[in-house]
Amino acid sequence: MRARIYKSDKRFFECKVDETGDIVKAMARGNLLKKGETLVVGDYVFLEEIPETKEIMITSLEKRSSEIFRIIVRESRKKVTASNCDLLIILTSVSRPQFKRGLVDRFLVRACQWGIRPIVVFNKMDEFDESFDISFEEKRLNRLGAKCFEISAINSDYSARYLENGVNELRNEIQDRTSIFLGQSGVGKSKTINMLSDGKFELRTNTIAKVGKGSHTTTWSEIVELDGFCTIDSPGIRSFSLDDIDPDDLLSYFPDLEEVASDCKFSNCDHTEGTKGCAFWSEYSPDTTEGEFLHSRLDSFHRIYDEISQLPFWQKKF
Ligand SMILES: Nc1nc2c(ncn2[C@@H]2O[C@H](COP(=O)(O)OP(=O)(O)OP(=O)(O)O)[C@@H](O)[C@H]2O)c(=O)[nH]1
Ligand SMILES: [Mg+2]
Ligand SMILES: [Zn+2]
Repeated sequence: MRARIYKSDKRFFECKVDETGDIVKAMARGNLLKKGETLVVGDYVFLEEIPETKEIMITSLEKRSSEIFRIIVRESRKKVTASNCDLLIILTSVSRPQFKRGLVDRFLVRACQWGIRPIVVFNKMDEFDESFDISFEEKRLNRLGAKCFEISAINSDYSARYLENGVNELRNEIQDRTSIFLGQSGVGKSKTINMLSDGKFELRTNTIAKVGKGSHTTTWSEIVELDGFCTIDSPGIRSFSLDDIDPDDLLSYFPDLEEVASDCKFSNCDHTEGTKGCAFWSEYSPDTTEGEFLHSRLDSFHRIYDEISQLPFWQKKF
């Protein structure tokens, strides 16, 4: 029978059986995986009961549609923490903590690397005081293929101000899908998940309003099934560091920039401002919206590039 891994222990996997919806504990057959590989939360597997012992064994693993992973640089291998995630929900706050475009671009790198479709949710719209140009950000993100939503997690009746997409549209988007919520501490991830699940699952929220002092409560990976949708909660997902990415690969996770870079006359160009003949600066004027979008992306790229180039690879944590 087909099932999905919802939680993993050292030896046992809690699996939800497709047909019955039952949660069963199963063990993996010894030769199921190659050395160094593991079964992870989100995996679709096949189960068989051993007649003599009534033990349930995982006998095969279905091909994954997406993987959440980091690179263990020293060993040049992937460490997968979860799989088959449909949607990466980048949650931002429009009041406190401040909206940070650079952080959104960081999460977009992961979405691209992991092969998961990103959407961006602007939360705390009830407190928005036009402190930044939200329409610009939304257009910029739409161009990158990320749908945007405006919500207030403390008011489920709040209707979007600058967009068509509010809470109801977000509900439709996540329906029957598996999502992960990413965003810095205090943006309202727990509050939003509580609202979207109509209180069916009361996740612990950070009651201390002090931003940056969030309490990260989950220490293991699991799928949490809520009101018609699932989320994956995993400590491994939360780090914003892109330290494990090879600087030479970074451009491939900015497909919009990669396209322009392929037009650049110079093979070794670092596309910095003022480089004569560089496609980014000769073909796209900073005075046009088009140029503004592109240069803002290039800025994010350069910041991340500089950061991940600093450490020689043998010193990298991952
Ligand atoms: N005004 C307003 N406050 C909100 C909104 N959403 C969340 N908050 C408040 O913001 C604070 C942080 O919310 P959380 O849901 O705990 O944030 P989190 O992203 O889960 O934070 P961590 O668990 O630390 O990562 C809480 O005091 C919430 O009540 C909103 O839409 N509007
Ligand atoms: Mg939280
Ligand atoms: Zn260039």
